Amino acid sequence: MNMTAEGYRSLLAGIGDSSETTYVIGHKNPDSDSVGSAMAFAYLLRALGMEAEAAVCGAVNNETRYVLDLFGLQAPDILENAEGRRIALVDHSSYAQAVPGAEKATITAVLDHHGMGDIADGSLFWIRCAPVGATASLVFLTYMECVVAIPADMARVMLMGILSDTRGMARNVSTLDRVAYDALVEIAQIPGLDTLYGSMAGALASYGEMDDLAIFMSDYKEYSAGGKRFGVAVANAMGEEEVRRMAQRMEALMEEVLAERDIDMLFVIVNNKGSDESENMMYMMAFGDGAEELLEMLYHNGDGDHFYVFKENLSRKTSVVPAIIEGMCQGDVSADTF
Ligand SMILES: [Mn+2]
Repeated sequence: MNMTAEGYRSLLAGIGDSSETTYVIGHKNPDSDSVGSAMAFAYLLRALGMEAEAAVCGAVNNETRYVLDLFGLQAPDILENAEGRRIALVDHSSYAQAVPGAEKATITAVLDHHGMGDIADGSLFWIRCAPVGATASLVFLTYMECVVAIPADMARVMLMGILSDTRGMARNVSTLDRVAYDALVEIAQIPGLDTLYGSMAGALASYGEMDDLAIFMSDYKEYSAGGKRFGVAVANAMGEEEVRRMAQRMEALMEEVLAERDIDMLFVIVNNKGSDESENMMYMMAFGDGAEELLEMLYHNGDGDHFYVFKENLSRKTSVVPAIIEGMCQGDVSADTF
């Protein structure tokens, strides 16, 4: 092994332990990047001699289930509570999105591509955050640095994460994502790769037997900014007509969710996952004190009845949440409290 790889490996050495399991875990309401990154990062730690296991905060979504079934892989086990455990966080960096008990766990690593969250610990730990398309690309880079061979299964789960978060390499694709994608495709040898993302999107937008609240919660995240807490849910549908119908179903739940959770504002994005000419459109809705005023200030396109229709698709991570946080922190909105 060369000196550089040895140096990189030594940086990771503190993440795990040879006797105590380190749980590598993504955010609540897990998505494909979160799950794929956890699986591949846990494998990397094991390859470096640590006791590590991938875990999830809850059941995987239909997209992740579809891909794991296709590859004949098991979803990681659910970790209900991390209190007293050793955990490495992937694809998030805030307590609001972390496994219950994270405040009382020993956090040994954070690997993320979202805006920096509030995760902290008394001791210094390994952290890698960068504005790339997928956390899985950062996992790939770490394999390269440490010179650890990537097995086909791990290449596949990393590709699952990259395809999901970049919408089939069409959005937020950085040079690293491109490099990772090309290298992983070579290793993964997936038959029918060209149509894989389309099938993933279809699986994501087909909620099967799930009721509206389960759909709402399946990709829901909470944030805090300017002393306020807010939630942003993402739902998906195929085609403009279905998007409108899904938006109405989600709208019907918002008052209830707002009342039940400890949040001040609630936003819902409904994406069009269809491949017709309207595929980039999306709906956004806002509820709670000052929420509509905030969206109006940011986007000027409300219909005065909670609905905001966009002709382009905006990413929650790179566009919507940063805009809301900025709006909240500088805001004309309830200026006395922000
Ligand atoms: Mn991600």
